Amino acid sequence: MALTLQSAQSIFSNTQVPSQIPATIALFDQLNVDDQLAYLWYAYTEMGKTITPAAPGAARLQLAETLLTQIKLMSSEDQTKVMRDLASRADTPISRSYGFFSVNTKLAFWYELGELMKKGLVTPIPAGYQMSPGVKVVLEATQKLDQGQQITVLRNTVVNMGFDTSELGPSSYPKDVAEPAFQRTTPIISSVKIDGITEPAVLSYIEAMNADNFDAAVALFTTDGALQPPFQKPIVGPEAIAKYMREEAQGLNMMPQQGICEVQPDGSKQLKITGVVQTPWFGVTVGMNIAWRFLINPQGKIFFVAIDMLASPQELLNLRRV
Ligand code: 45D
Repeated sequence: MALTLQSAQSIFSNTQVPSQIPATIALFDQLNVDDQLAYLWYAYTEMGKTITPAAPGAARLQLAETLLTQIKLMSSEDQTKVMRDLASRADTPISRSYGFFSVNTKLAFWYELGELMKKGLVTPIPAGYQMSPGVKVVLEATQKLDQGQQITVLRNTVVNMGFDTSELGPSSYPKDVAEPAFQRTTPIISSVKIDGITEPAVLSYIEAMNADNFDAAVALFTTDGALQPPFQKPIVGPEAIAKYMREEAQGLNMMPQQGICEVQPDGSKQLKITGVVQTPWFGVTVGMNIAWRFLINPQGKIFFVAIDMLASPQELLNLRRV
C-alpha cells in the first residue's frame, strides 16, 4: 500500500502541542498597531536580554542593512510611520521590501532596529502613546508560556509583518547571497545517540542537520517526501525542503533524547523522538521542547517528518501511541 501524506500526518496524533501559542498570537492580532508595537517592545526587552552573539554578523545582512540605513536617517515621526506600516502590513516600498525577506532576515532587521532603539537612535514607541488594557492581557498571556514558546510567539509576529508579497511573484532581490550566517556556539556531535532509536535515516538526519549539511539531510527523503514544521503545512519535495532548510534551519542545535520505533506490516516504520532544539538567536539560553514524528518507507527513506513544539516538558516522555 502506498504511503500517503494524509495518513503520515496522523501518526502519533496524541502528541500534545501548545495551543496557547496560536491563542496568544490571535490576541496580539486583535491589538491596534501602536499597541502591537508597544507589546513587542515590552516583550522583547524581557526576552531580548538573552539574545546571544550567535546573532548573525552584519556583513551578511545586506538586504536588511539598506532599509536600516534609510530608517536611521529619518525623523522620528517617519520612523514611527515605517514601523506602523510594517505592523499593519501596508503597501509601501519599505513594507514590500520587508515582505520579500526570509524569516532570518526579518528577525535580523528587527534585532538591529532594537539595538538602535536601545541606543536611543530610533524611537521604540510612538510619541504620546497611551497603553490600552489589551496590551497587558497579551503580555500576561505571554508570561504564562515557557521561554521556547515565548520566542515562537515573537518570531511569528515578526514573520507576519510587512506587505503580503505571496501574490506578487518572485522578488527582484538576489536570493542566495542574502541569508544571514550563524556561527555555531557548540561543537558538532558526529555520532548521534538517541535512547530507543537505531534507525539509520533518523540518526543521519540529525547528524546532517547539526552540521548544516542540508544536501545530505534532503538526500535522506523520498522524491515525494515532506517536512512539516511546527504550526505549518507540509513542505513537499526535495527542492522545496532544501530551500526551507537553507532559510530556516541554519545553525539549529538539535538534541534528540529518546524515542520509539514501530514497524508496520508493510515494512514501513513510524518513529517518535523527543528532545530539545536551540535556535542560534538565543543559543544555549533557550531550549525548545519538541518532537519529531518520522514515517520511514520500507526502503529506509524518509517519507514524512513532522516537527512539533511540545505543550510541556512532561510531553518529552509521552512516547506511547494512545
Ligand atoms: O515591532 O528538524 C522591537 C525545523 C520593536 C527544520 C521588535 C526544525 C518593536 C527541521 C522590540 C525591536 C526548522 C522545522 C519589533 C527542526 C517591534 C527540524 C523586535 C525546528 C518586532 C527541529 C523584535 C526548529 C525581535 C525550531 C528582534 C523549532 C524579535 C526553531 C526577535 C525555532 C525574535 C526557532 C527572535 C525560534 C525569535 C526562533 C529572534 C522559535 C527567534 C525564534
